[in-house]
Amino acid sequence: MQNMRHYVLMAVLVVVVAALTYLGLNALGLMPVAAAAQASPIDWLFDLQVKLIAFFFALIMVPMFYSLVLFRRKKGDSTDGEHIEGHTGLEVTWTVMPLVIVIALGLIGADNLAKVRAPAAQVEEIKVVGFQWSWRFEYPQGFVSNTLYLPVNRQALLLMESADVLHSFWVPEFRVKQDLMPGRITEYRITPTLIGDYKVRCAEICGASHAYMESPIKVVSQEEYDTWVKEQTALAEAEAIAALANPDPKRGEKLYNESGCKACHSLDGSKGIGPSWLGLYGSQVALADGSSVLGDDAYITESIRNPNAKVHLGFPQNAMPNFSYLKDGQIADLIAFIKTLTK
Ligand SMILES: [Cu+2]
Repeated sequence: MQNMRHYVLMAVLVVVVAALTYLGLNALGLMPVAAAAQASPIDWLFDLQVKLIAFFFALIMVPMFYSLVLFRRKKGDSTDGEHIEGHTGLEVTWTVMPLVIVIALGLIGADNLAKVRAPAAQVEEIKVVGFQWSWRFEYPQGFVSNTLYLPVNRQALLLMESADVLHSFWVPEFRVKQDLMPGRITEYRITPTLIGDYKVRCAEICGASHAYMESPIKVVSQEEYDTWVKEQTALAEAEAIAALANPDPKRGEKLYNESGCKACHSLDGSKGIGPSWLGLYGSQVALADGSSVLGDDAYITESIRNPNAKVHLGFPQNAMPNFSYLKDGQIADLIAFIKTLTK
């Protein structure tokens, strides 16, 4: 009878401590706002696991502290404790129970993953390229953006590829995370449900500037999205025509900032991951093989298309990914920009 009282009291304490632990963990605000349809199954599973964590935490801590306090050695008591020789019932329970929980979580997880990856009938397909150290979003209408625009309440299918090493596309508000690999296309489906500004971060350490590999994401209304796509398409067409005929350093500067050049090449002469662009045009560039080359249109174009052809003295080979996706007009704009960077 005396024993029964201890069990009942402990059970009550376990329930109370579990509830308080769960409420406490929730109060910490572990998750940012949920901004995509795919977030709800993930948040549901996360919540289930936090409940389990709270329960098992209480199940271990309560009996431990209860015993430490109530059954501690009394003054003057030097007798030995009770000897217990195993308990088949208990052993079966603590083997079978975790097994059942783990199998159940596995099945729930598989079902959850299927929900998160379920395709919608109509999707907005956008190509995503991750590179050291930025993101590029290529729209099927023929333009490239450094901000990912997405229409609200419409599923976007991101077809993702890396230009160099492993990266990982992660928007905490969307919950889903997906790796990018060179030479392989990975899929990422998302249905944004909340208009607003977000950020994609790289979640796979990918080199010196990994921490700065982030780009803005704008979830906008369908009308705003359509207008933006129309504008960008017209702009890209006009730029392609204008650039070849008349290279513009302003557009070159924009490309420098948005295509990833900035991550490695300074404009003030300081040494970055790559050589500075200050005073590059028209200078004699010292190469790793001991020779030198004139910093002219041909050299710059070759270095953008095939960076390993002539490696700058003092910089390692293979440090720069190739930027062969840049069109002739864009390279002309970049060269026009580099020409303005005189010492
Ligand atoms: Cu990365």
